[in-house]
Amino acid sequence: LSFGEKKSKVERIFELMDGFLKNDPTSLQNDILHHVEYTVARSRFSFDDFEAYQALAHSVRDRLIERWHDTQMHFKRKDPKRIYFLSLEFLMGRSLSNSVINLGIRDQFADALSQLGFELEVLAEQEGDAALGNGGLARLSACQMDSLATLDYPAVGYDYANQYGLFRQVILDGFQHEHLDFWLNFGNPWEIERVHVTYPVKFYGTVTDELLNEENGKVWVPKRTVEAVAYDNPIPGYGTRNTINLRLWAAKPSDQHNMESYNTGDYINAVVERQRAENISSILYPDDRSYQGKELRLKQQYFFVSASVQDIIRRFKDAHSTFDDFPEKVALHLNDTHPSLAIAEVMRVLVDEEHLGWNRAWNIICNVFTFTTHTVSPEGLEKIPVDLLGSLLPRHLQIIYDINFKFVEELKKRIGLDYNRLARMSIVEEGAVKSIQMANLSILCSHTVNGVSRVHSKLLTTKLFKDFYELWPEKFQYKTNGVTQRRWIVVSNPSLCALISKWLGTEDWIRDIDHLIGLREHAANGELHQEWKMVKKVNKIRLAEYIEAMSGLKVSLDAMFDVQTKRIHEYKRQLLNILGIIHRYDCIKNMDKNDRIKVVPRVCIIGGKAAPGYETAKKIIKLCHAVAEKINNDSDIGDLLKLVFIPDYNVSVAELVIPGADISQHLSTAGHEASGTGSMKFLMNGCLLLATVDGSTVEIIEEIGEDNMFLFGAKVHEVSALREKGPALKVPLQFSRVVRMVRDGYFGFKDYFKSLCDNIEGGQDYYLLGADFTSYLEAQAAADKAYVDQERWTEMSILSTAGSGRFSSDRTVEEYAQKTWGIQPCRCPF
Ligand code: B1H
Repeated sequence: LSFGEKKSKVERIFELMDGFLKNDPTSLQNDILHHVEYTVARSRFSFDDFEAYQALAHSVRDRLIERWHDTQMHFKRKDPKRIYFLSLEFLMGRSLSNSVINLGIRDQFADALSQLGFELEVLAEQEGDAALGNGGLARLSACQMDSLATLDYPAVGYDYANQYGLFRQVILDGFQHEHLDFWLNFGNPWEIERVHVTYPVKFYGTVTDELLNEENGKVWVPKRTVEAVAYDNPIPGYGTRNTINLRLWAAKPSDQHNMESYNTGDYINAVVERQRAENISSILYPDDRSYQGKELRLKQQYFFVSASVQDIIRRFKDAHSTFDDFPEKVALHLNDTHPSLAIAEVMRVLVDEEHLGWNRAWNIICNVFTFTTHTVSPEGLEKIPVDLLGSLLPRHLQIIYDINFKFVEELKKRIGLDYNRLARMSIVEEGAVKSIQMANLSILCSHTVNGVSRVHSKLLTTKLFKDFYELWPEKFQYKTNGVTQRRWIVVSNPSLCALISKWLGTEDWIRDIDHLIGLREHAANGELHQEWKMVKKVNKIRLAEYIEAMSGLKVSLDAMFDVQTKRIHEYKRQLLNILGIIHRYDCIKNMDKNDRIKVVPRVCIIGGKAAPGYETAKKIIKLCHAVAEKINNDSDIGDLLKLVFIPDYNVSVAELVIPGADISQHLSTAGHEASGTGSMKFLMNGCLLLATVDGSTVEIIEEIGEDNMFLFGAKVHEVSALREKGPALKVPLQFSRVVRMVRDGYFGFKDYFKSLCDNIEGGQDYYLLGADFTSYLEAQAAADKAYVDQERWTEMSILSTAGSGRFSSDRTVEEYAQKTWGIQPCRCPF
């Protein structure tokens, strides 16, 4: 068939049918029961909730596959420029509810199920979280995939397939314990194994330059090979047929693996070696800040990067005959430096395998890579020891050295022999441990470098990457992060979703967030206030039931639900929150009856995981439990104050907690949170923010207005001067008093908590808890006062949701598409 004939054949098929699968109740029931019998292999006359969930998930998966095929077919025919989003972390959470909503068949499935005697919401609870990441960065990737699909962008996400996701947090006696998350034990209906899509990934060995000269590349003779097998996770857009792909690579032993052992007869060792291959994709590093220079981590990074690059180049070569077209068809995005070995890998393939010559290859590199950094401080930057890299990937190290040599030569011409600056900008860092500065490599090789909020970008261009900014100001941009309203309102808060649509008279805001601003004109409407409060109440009941089921603690619905949920970090200052709670407790204890009546009751909710090796963070968790133990059992306090730690905070727990919050806390010491995205989810759900003026909060203030928020604390430009004061820095008596209570063993565990207290007193208070304490308490008092006036509070709540539109990841992705990636939507017409 000629190309024209092929094209018309495809169109004829689409005219004949728009898909095999029908979405009327009978068809859906048929499909579900079919999967009960033939996929789950249970009798259709007897199956439980979990089996029903599995069958349901497979019916949804069928529909995803159909759309996925159509989308891929459409992309193939149109051949648009694609964005390849490389990220070592994606926190997808559950898929069922999100999928049926985005596919537009939620109600149909709910009806079909109810006739079979099942409830969609109940079955959705059967699903485990896909937790292939740590925190904000990972969830951001997930939100952006949802937006990319919804906005019809031709995108592919790439990562490796973790066998175990982030650890499960189990609390015993108030201490965090980490348990393995066996999330794949019952299979994963959302992924499609592609046994035929595999690539060899090679490690170790030596480089010879006998055969080829520098221009034509060199020959790397690797020693180990691991096979990367593709697992595809379809990501459906909302209000479109487009369904894009998150491709995860699982490591499998290769047939080429360690042939010598077989040949030398060491059979047992050969088998053990084979199994070791799978370790590469077994575990997720549970630390969301520090880099440890571990070999396994480097292997993971290269493993997924190498497989992805082979896949991308294969797809490109299917449709193109010259690499000069590569930058017109490919945007390669580095989500932080974690995938930045992709630079050396693309260079290696172009020079050594495609023999393009260094300059032509370099020119391509400089036009395809884009980079987003999420880091705020030099200590957070990823460095790979040269010895480690040289042994695992000898050719890549050479390439990085060559890139650096040419860069430094060029730099000398531009800036002269300023050796300090040359050393700062060099990709190779000399020092006790010679290492590769992955951020420098990423900035040099990317045509665009993004920060994740405006203040973050300011820090990047004036401090962290000042040298680079002065050299190439045009490279630097920022895209303030966003979150998807599909997951964070439509899926997680159906009552609010219905209410918003009712008052706006349209559901268009789900695809086009700008409509949300329309709520502003109703912000003072009494009728809306009634309904808005009702919705909050429904969500508070749901959260209260969860708290009771989990901890046995009954909480009052009249209390203000005050939430701080995020990874535990000193800079995020959960400790400030706990000290504030101790202060509140202390005040109530010392009040007389008349004053007690005026106290606004609070339920303080804290949740989050500590990295397993992060001692201070673990102590903060224990302190939270110790304080809760004291307060919650004090009959003198009753409902006036309760403190709850929610264990194992993850995406699906967040979906339950966020809609039920009246107020949420974002307490990072100014200048330490690159952006923060949790605040955006709370904001969309009409939760008021109590926050420092840091990260994205600066921009939230512009949208919501400071009158509708509770702000406190030192500003970014004030922090260093306060720090410099050291022990001379004045702290309020109230602060010393609450720290003393902890020190004196009022909550037990005196010795264990000593270091926590030492960390924040005597001039050691790096995160300025003492300095910010007074203004923190003032902000808390202002929140109490505002809560008393429920009509005013409700208005503030409505205005929070109404003003949250700027923080949709749809806006973020749109900006990336236009200003960074240069891609256009490519919408499936059928
Ligand atoms: C953020 C990370 C991060 N910044 C290292 N950096 C990791 C660093 O596995 N690692 O080694 C994992 C994650 N994560 C967060 O990114 C920022 O702290 C937030 O402020 C920001 O909102 C989020 C998304 O941009």
